[in-house]
Amino acid sequence: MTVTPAAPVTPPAVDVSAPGILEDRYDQDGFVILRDVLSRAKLDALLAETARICRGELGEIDGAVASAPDETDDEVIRRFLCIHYPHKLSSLMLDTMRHPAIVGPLTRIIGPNVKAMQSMLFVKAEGKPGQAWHQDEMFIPTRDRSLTAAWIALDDATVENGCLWVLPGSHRDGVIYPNREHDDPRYDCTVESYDFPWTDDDAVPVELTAGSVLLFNGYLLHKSLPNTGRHGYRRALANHYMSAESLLPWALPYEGQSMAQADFRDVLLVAGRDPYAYKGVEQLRRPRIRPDRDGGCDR
Ligand SMILES: O=C(O)CCC(=O)C(=O)O
Repeated sequence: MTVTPAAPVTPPAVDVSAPGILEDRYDQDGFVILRDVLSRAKLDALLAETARICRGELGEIDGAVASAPDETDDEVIRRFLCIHYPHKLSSLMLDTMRHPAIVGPLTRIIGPNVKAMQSMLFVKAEGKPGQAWHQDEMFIPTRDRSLTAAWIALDDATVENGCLWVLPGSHRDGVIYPNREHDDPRYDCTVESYDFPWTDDDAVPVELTAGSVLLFNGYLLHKSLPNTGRHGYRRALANHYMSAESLLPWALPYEGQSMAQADFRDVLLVAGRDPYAYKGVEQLRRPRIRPDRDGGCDR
């Protein structure tokens, strides 16, 4: 008799009201799922906002081709794979970054003082590629390993349409694994993590219903596959957070500063207090598209 191994399934969501469960699961696995965080009305508003952003109605997006008035939303939206920093264009996206049902669990994982530094709006129409294995801390280096992503499904995310896959527990050693160039056409970014002690057989898909959220650690190895659905998008908003106590030596060089002092201040406090508030904040990044196959899983 041939035994077909069971397909890996998405782990259950956590009951955020139960003390300790969220923290324990996050420590153990490097991720937790929060079910049904955003209402249908909120999702519809975010999807309509996505169309307006793609049409350039909320401000310029570096690298984007301008839309023509006679183009449908669908024609415009499907040109985009990912837009970086949508929270700088849209107050709705900004509010979602500060959503209490996301920030509350983040304070339990990160600590009372939390800042955000980045957002990415993935559109990913059918046929669009995924992102190869990577660790977000490779791109956004916190000093205390507090980097945490909130990946918010705006559509149902399924294996077919290119949901995330994770390697549970791969954050625990706190190791940044080596990176190399690859030419696998399934992926947009041309760099991938490799030489880690897990295989694709250990990977777990994270299928999410629209409005649910995956919180995951910056050291967690994760990837996504192409959208192989017959039609439709796999839209998701990925926001990144860290402890406000940690400096953020991102995007060096900083004029006249050592690495030890470098601190990227294009940040937004979402909980508690910012011990570096005396430095003020700066607008260093502009909304832009993720250029196709631009090398790394660029931030
Ligand atoms: O949404 C995706 O397909 C990839 C997202 C991702 O890798 C990330 O947010 O770091």
